[in-house]
Amino acid sequence: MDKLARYAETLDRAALDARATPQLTHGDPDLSVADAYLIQKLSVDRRLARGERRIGVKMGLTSRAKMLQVGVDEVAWGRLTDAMLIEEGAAMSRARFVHPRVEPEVAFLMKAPLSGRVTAAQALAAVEAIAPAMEIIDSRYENFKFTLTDVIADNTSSSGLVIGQWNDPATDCSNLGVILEINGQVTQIGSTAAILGHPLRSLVAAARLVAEAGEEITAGDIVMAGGITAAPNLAPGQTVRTTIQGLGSVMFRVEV
Ligand code: 0L1
Ligand code: MG
Repeated sequence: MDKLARYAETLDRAALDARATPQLTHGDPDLSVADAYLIQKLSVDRRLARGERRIGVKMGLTSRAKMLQVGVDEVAWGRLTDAMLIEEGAAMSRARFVHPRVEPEVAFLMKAPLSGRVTAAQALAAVEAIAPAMEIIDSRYENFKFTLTDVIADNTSSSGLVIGQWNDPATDCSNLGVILEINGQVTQIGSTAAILGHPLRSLVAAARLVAEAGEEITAGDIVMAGGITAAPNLAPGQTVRTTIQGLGSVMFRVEV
């Protein structure tokens, strides 16, 4: 088996077994970002071959805080499948994940394809609806530690998403207040402006990056625009709720 396919299998297996694996770059420090995106595609292809369905893309490293944490100045993207969807208000099983964390996000539902270099106005014209959402990120690497190439290969830690009510796309989402509560306690506060200054900029970047990989965002896709606050750890017994001013609330529970 070729090296990149072997790495893809390692990461896919780690996700399936909910068991951490060493960083790829520990054994292969010269791995490039281009290699990492190929590994990501190969690992998601394994999911699709098992019957999972592609439902869209996620943007990661979209806030200044996250970029500083990982030491990069470019956003990254990952692929979403239907197996990652958690129904709004339902429970997720902690045991299915290695060390999950939650991020409040904004989700876009697309009504038209979007590909390549587009303006914010063109991106908005392709949006059917906007929702409050949460992403469950779960690095497959030991201690949640990685380099940029590691995390891209690991599908940018993508592992779950919960979507709230869909709103009119004309809703101005540039600077909306965001609250993340765990068991009724406010744990994080922020603004949608933390996503590259405006969540639409993340959609513009998604169109460009996905096109660079020879793919496109299509009608019906969900695009997760990126994290807004720090990402707290998830543990059984928690009820997690995100409220975004003017967009509504979205919640889920964590079970063993
Ligand atoms: O969605 C994100 O911004 C996370 C990208 C990967 C970095 C991490 O796992 O914290
Ligand atoms: Mg995220």
